[in-house]
Formats: sequence, structure tokens, C-alpha cells
Amino acid sequence: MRLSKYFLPTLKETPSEAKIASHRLILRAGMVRQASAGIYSWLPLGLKVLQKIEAIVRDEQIASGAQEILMPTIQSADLWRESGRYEDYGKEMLRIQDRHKRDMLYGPTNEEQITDIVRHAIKSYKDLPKNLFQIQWKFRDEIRPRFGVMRGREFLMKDNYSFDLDEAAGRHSYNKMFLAYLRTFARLGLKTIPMAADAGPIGGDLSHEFIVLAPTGESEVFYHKGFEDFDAMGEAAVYDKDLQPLVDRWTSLYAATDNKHDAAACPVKSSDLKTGRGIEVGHIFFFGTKYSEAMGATVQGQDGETTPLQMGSYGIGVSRLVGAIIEASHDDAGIIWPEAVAPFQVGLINVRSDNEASTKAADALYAEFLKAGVEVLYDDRDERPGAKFSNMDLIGLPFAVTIGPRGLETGIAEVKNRATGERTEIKLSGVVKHFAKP
Ligand code: P5A
Repeated sequence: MRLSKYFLPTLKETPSEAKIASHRLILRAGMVRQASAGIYSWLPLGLKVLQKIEAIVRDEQIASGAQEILMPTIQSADLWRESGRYEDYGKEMLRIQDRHKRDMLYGPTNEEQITDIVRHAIKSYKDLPKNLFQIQWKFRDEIRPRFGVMRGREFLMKDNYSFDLDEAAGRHSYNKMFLAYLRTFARLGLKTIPMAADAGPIGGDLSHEFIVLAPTGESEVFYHKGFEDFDAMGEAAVYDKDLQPLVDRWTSLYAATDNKHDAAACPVKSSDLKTGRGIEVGHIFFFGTKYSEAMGATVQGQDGETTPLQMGSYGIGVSRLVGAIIEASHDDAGIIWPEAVAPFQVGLINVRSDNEASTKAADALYAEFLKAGVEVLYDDRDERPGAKFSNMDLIGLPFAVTIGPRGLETGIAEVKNRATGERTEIKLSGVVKHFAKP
């Protein structure tokens, strides 16, 4: 993409409403624009990152055996009356009436809707287990939407729902998602700690939050220092074996958010206990028959007996992750995208767009990048070199390749690594090969 043609409305000034780095940076880097409180439009650069996150989340869901569906954002209130949550949910639920005066709502989550689908479609134990996921917008009328996309009112969530015959099978489905989440967040370049959590309005008594440590996180968290040696990247995607040992290993060390932590009862000695702040990027729940019993989602077991389905639900804050990744990875100059979610892999800077030879060489390099399938953003604008460099730092592409008249004489381009700041010189003829994936 040529920057001269790209819709990238970056801001020079720091917006005053933005209190934390990720909020400032998504606005300054022209990734999103606020439409109204807690509601955002996604602009090309932001949407690209959102879609990359989505793709990794989807890939790991499919690898775990879940199947993708898409449910509507607008739901009928009647389903929520069946589960009893229509009254319980309170002011966070956006309630709407259609022209026939039927009560509708913009879904804050989809337990009722999926239970309705499954109760009509699944009648026998032979159809189990099933795990269905979607990536769909949600609406929660948060009293204090803040921190940009991290606590929005409209936000993108990956949510899925597991259906099993008995509790042991339901636990296995829960454990599968536990592993899938560890893998998903590691692939996104994040270190997360699973923490015992309250189930809140979703329900059930088994629940874990996946927390990214960041100084600007919303909740205070407490965890055993041993987590610093844990590595989710190494967890293999093998789902058909007993996963309880893996879950036990990841939950053997103490970790809790402030509403679960009890200093008096904490089993960890203070020299081993770390405290910090955390961002909840995922939350998983096992609530057994809470919805299936209320809504009559039953199957016939092998013995002919009718039993309610065992269910769990699992959520990842896809749009929140855009903010969370920035919180975990930025410096004073701007964003530092992990390669896996970077909107472009390489920024190409022609330092002298007023120089014919330099422009010709940069154009040729750009064409070569495109041909090699490398995602490149080419700053071909007629701007001062300093402005181009700081713009690249702001939007945070993993690598910046610079060519100018001086390099042309020697046949050299400079490559800067955004994360380390390290600069290397590469022969012009080898630049594209350096970045092309074999
Ligand atoms: C699990 C999936 C649920 O709603 N039902 C379906 C369950 N869980 S949850 O914890 O309430 O939400 C799942 C994840 O969504 C993100 N999230 C948000 N992101 C941005 N703005 C919000 N206001 C917001 N609320 C929740 C979080 O990442 C959460 O873990």
C-alpha cells in the first residue's frame, strides 16, 4: 500500500480524553474513530489488526474442534425471559422494541440464543459433544465506557458454547478451551496468566479469567512468581487426550484477581507473591445445566433417560485485544506490533521523494515486495524524513526499510527493527529476500 493513497488519519496532538497509552495510540495512529461513547468506527489500519487477531482466534478454535456459526446481534427478549436473565441483567442490556411492540435486545452474550438453537437440533447423546463458536459484535451499556476499545459499549467478542452429555465430558470441553486460550494468546505475542474468577451474571462455579499483565490494567492481580517461568507457546495442540494434568499444572500456582484474592487466606508466602495490574482478555465458564434446565435443552442418553445438556461458555475480547496488545507493547514513540498481528510487516521509507534516483529505487523495491507477497506500507509522500520516521514509529510496523540517495551510491538499504531499535544494513538486492517467507 502506498501511504499517499492510504486512508490513515493520524493525529499530531494527543487527544485529551485518552488516559492510557493504548487509547492515545489507537487514536493517534488513525486506527479507530470514536462514533459515540464506547462505540468506534474501525479505520483501515485498525481493521487490519482486528482481522489478524480474529484470524488467529478462529484458527485456534477450529484446531480445537469447534465449528463456526454466526448468530444475530438482535435477540428476542422472550428467550431471556425463559432463562430468567431478562430481569436480572439490568441496565447493561440495551433493550429495544420493534414496530409490533415486541421486546428485543442487542445481545450482550448468547447463552440463551445458542441454547435455543441446540434444543431444537440435538435430541440424542449420539449428536454430542458439540462446540460452536462465533465472532460477533456485542453491546453492553457499560456505565463508564473508557480506555478506548478496552472497555467499549459495542465490542467484538469470540464466544463459544460447549454441549456435553455428562459433567466429565463437559469438564473435558472446558479443559480444551483452557488449552486453546493459552495457545491463542501466546500466538498473539501475549503472556497471560489464567486466574480463578467469579462467574458473575454468566453463572456456574468453575471459571477462569485470562489476564495480561500491564501497569494500566483495570484490576489488581496477585500471582505466584513461578508464573514467570511458564511458557504457553510450548503447549501442543493435542486435544483428544486427558487435559486435566495440563490444567492442573497451570492452576497449581496461586493466581487471583482482587475480587477473589484474600490476603489473610492467601497460601503463598509474601516473598513469592507478586502483585500487579491485569487486563482480562478471555474468560471461560462451566455452568452445567443452568440454561439447559431452564430452557428445556435435553437429550436422550444411552439408557433412554432424558437429561439436560452440560454446558460451558467461553469468551475472548477480540476488539479489547487490540488495546491490550498495545498496552503490553509500546514505547514513547508509539506502538510496537508483534509480527503476528502487525497491520503490515514492513514500512518502506523513501527519505527523498524529491530525488528521482531515490524514488525510482524505492518504487522498484516496493514492486518487488508486492511480488514477493510481503505486506508493505510504502511512505512515498512528499514529507520531511523526520516526519516519515516518527510516523513509522507511531504506527509500529515490525521493520522499517529506508532508502535514500546515500544508500543508493553504495547499494545499501537500512533496516530498523522497531522492537529492539537495532539498525542493520542490507544490500539493496537482498532486501526483499530478507523478508519474504519461503
Ligand atoms: C463467555 C462467552 C461472557 O460473556 N458468554 C459468552 C461469556 N464472558 S465475559 O467475560 O463477560 O466476556 C468475555 C470477554 O469479552 C471481553 N469484554 C469486553 N471487551 C471490550 N469491552 C467490553 N465492555 C467488554 N466486556 C467484556 C473481555 O475480554 C471478556 O473476557
